[in-house]
Amino acid sequence: MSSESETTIAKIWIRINNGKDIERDEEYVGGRYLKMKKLLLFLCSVMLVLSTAGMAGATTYNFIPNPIDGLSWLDHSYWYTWGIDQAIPEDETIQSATLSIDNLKYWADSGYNDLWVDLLHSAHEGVIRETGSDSGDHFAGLGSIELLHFVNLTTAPQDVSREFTDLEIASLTGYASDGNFGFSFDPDCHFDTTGVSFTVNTSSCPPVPEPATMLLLGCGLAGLGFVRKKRS
Ligand SMILES: [Ca+2]
Ligand SMILES: [Ca+2]
Repeated sequence: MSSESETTIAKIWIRINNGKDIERDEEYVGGRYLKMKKLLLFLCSVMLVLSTAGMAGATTYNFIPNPIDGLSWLDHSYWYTWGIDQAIPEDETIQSATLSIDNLKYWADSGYNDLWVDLLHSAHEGVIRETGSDSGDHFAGLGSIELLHFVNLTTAPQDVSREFTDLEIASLTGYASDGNFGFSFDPDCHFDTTGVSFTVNTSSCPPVPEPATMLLLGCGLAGLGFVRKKRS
């Protein structure tokens, strides 16, 4: 590195420490000066590690039914559950959650129809179809949360995007805490879709710097102090 660059680093060092030493440090050259540069680089590296560790992270989870077409034809003779095995790590907080249904439509030109979609605290992994055609939402009152209730849909396909409210996010957080939650679809008539998906966005808390990192920083500062003491 050129002596000009070395002088620049010396000035940075002086600003960090003590403005009164400016003249003496600018004149300082040679082997001991190189030690100070190495220490500065070392300290910068440690600070970079600390600043990176303090940054919040964001994670997106995307879920699709298994099998993928398990919810493409909804028949009034059945009700359906879609269980998802996913634990949200303890240091992550759910920020948003969205259930999407593509091209949802009623099968016939007209006719009275209902379709309920609920959030469940637990459900067997994947899409399960059970025989049942009772009138109304079969899952109501079973610890479920009603997310969607369509009445008299038509054959015109529509894309549905259902954002969770803060209250629903809190419920989802509780439901998923054991690593499993799900959805129910209860059709009182026939419907079809071309795709269903669920997306969860989380943020993670900045982790506390590990003791080893703090020890490294402490050693670096002590080293700088030692060099300064030796030079004075
Ligand atoms: Ca029903
Ligand atoms: Ca659960």
